[in-house]
Amino acid sequence: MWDRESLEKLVRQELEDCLFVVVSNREPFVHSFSGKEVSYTPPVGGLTTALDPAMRASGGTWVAWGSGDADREVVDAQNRVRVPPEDPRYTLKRVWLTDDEVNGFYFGFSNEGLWPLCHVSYTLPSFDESQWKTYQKVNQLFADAVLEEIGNRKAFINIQDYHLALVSRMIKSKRPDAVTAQFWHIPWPNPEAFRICPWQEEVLDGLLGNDIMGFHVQHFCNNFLETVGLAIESRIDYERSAVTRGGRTTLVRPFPISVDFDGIDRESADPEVAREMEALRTEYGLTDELVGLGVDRVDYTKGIPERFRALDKLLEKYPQFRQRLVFFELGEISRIHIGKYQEINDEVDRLVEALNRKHGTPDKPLIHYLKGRVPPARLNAFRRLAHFCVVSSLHDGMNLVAKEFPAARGDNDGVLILSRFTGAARELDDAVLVNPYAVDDFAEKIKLALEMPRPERERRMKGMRATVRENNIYTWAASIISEMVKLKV
Ligand code: ADQ
Repeated sequence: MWDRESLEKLVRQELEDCLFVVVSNREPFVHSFSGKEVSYTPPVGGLTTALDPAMRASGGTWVAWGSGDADREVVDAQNRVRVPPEDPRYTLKRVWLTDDEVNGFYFGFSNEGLWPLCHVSYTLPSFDESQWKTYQKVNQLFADAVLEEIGNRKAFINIQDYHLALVSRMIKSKRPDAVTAQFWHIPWPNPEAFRICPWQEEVLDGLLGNDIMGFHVQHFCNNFLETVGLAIESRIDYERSAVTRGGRTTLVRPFPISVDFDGIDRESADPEVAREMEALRTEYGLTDELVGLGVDRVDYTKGIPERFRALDKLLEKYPQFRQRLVFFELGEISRIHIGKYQEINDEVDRLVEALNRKHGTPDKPLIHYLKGRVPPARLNAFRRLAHFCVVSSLHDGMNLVAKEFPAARGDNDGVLILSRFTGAARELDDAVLVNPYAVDDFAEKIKLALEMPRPERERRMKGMRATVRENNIYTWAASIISEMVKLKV
């Protein structure tokens, strides 16, 4: 079983004589002004948790977009700063983007094009030539920053996500000896869905610049191989799950991402979480209510309206749950500059209001919709209070919420209701699986969760916890790095 220490050891032993580089759009540390003082935000999110130990052990370089308003204040002439700021162990090299570049590259081609293209959730992607040009230009900026850093050194480069599809090919054109692995955090759709991208060949060719191409699950690897087979000239070896193009081979592998099980398990047992639970009970007047929980970035792929329609159906069919059931939706507003995100936000607001009018009272609403990022102790308190947690994505690469819920349930209680269309559903077969489009069945599954006897809840929760404990975030990082190391010459 991998943990922080064994991951550090792997990196120290195997990558001692080379430079380890991570490339991602988001940076692990953001510097900003508070008045005239510069402060920094500690990293949030799984990616930094996973890669931070590898970065510390290797003393490598992380290349990312400098998005903080004080980021320029703290860098040297090569745009670098040593991090973590309180105990510098590795280098963060910042890439600067103009507002137009952020709009075309990040909001535009990445999030109005590739994001809906790869999620089969019936939101149409839009493709704009000038956004695509900006995407190419920005990918080149990232590749140039990496090339500047590696100089003549032997380098192992780990590239993150769909924002940077062209970076590996750009690096390899100058440094064919560098080893690159890219991880695609979202689904890869079937070839028919992908081929509507007007630049599918360029995107695929960019990704095949990698020695290793990683997805969450085998199904996405298969879709990728099929897309490559139909779209561009190459030789595919399905046995080895490999593509050869222009004499170079890309291995296509599943690396299911996960969460820091031990960290969440420990934090959720902290007395501060028990205090937060008490505070929540008082704040929301909770006595013996049945508590449901949703935690999402508010995104049209997450199936939030579908979840609310299932709650509506449940209460229509089974009025005995009216006023006994209370649902907390913790929604972090996201990508709000994009029209489709404004629409989903409006729809969620409207549904909350309508269902609270229909099934709740002013004192006792059915849904508490809490917008914003909830701090960790409070989030763990919600997880511990919940009788059930719903993840109802229409399509999702993995979904970390589904793994965080069991990690926080050291009491072995609580039911996870999980969409079949998440990567997580392939591992968490002790969850209650649902098709979020099938509203009647979804409502029945919520009833099943509400009425599930304690021994069954415990059996299922223990099963999910064992899965996430073993296949944790360090396993994910170590698996990718181990594959890269095999390519060392
Ligand atoms: P996301 O689409 O962002 O990630 P997800 O995997 O669920 O989705 O991660 C969201 C994270 O944000 C979770 O850690 C969750 O706890 C946190 N979060 C959400 N709302 C919050 C709130 N209101 N307050 C506090 N925290 C909140 C993409 C892919 C996923 C894939 C990940 C990682 O879409 O499929 O699992 O990358 O690869």
